[in-house]
Amino acid sequence: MKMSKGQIGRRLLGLAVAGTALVSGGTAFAAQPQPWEVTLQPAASPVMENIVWFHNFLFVLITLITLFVLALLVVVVMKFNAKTNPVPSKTTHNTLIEVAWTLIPVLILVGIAVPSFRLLFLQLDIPKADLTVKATGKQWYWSYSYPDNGKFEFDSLMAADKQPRLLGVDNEMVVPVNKVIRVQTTGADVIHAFAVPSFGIKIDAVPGRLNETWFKAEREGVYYGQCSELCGKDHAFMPIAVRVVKEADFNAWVEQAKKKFARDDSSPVAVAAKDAKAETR
Ligand SMILES: [Cu+2]
Repeated sequence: MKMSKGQIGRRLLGLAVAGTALVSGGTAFAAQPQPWEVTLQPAASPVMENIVWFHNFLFVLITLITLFVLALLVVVVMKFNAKTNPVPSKTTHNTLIEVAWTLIPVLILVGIAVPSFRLLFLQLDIPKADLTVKATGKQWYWSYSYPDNGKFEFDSLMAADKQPRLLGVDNEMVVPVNKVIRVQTTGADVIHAFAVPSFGIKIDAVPGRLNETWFKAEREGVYYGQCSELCGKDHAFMPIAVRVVKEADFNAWVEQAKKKFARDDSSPVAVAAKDAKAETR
């Protein structure tokens, strides 16, 4: 792709604007992808805060290592080429330097391993949950049920007329703020994956299996994610929208959802279906 000077200038300007917006926009909380976003989505759960910290830590570390190696290469190229150094040294061993270049990388790796394992345990060791939500991946939408809160289940389909585009859904998953939510995932047909970047969760939804993860949303708002396992033709159109609300609002929503999405076994339709089943036996 060829770009004119003007186009390149505009792109660079866009990047700069996005950069300053990210740095200065601490208060405007965004739980969805932003134009020109080059960083992780803002964290809204303890796990994601740790992921962001670990990412930044590694970024600083690899930058320093890369610059150090680059500096060594430059020194070698400048000082030890055949022209400036016609009679090379015959040195073959240097105990001190060999111990150093073995030990220092080992220490660096240990320094990475410790926070890495701590993060892994934080993600995998699910704390005592206040609430369980079961998300079932289907071709091509999600269904949510709340086993602790009653017998209801509802489908969450992408709503073409809703913003943000390709992320808005008709029925959002609703959870209370500052509560430990256990998320159980399974697939009804093929493998899907339940992922919400701001919570730092991404877990496969596999048919015949029940996977578990958790999050604790620390701020109210709507958080968006997407199916993250190629699952078929509408893989890109089965977004995840999680609305985080105050506990009282959540309880009110549950009462309303119980009625709206009831799996009522005594409804005329259900009774008729049961009768029909009995007759065929
Ligand atoms: Cu899917």
